[in-house]
Amino acid sequence: MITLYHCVSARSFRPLWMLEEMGLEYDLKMLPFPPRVHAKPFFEINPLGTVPALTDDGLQMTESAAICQYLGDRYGPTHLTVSVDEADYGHFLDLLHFGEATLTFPQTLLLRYGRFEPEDRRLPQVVDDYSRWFLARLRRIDSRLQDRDYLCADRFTAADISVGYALMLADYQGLSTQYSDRVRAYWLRLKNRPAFQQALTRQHNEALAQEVPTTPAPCV
Ligand SMILES: N[C@@H](CCC(=O)N[C@@H](CS)C(=O)NCC(=O)O)C(=O)O
Repeated sequence: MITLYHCVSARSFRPLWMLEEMGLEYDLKMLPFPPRVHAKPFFEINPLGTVPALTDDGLQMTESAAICQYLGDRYGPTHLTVSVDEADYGHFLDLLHFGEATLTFPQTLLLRYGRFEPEDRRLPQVVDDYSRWFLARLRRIDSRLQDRDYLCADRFTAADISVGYALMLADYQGLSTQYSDRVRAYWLRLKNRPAFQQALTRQHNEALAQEVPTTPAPCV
């Protein structure tokens, strides 16, 4: 049985969304955010104390974009991954990683120095600089969407899940008001997917059932 360790609307939302898109069966273990403070036993499962952590038949993975690729390749075939003989294979890999490495990591600086640190340790300059940094990097997505509805292979794929989560996180931080019309329309398309809505409902209901705060991690 696939088991996903998850905090509400944290990066673990990527594999949750992928699991819902694929209609796979899985066990969802909800954790309060951050687990390293509020769920110390989780260190037994993932010594990093971070989410996602996915276990599957003795395998354990902790990188959200990689987990999406793993699920697609392991439990496919599925239209959600792009195969090596397709023209957009390179773009698929690039955008799958771009979503996390380029569009999400800088946002953790905004969260930490704009929200999580105590007042006297907050750094407005960092928040400013990396907000601009994030929005500048979004230009790549804007140009990619010039003549497409999704990022690659003329269909919705795990690359859209990876980038989609970065747009979701930035939305929590109030940056979506600065999205271009194309990126905003794209984000709306992603949010309206039934599996995205199912993932939101599943995390909310499981948080209630497992007595974990339903507050999204970026808003803690
Ligand atoms: N690169 C990893 C990052 C995982 C990560 O840092 N997750 C955050 C939540 S978004 C976390 O667990 N933070 C808790 C902490 O910092 O202790 C991924 O893509 O999954």
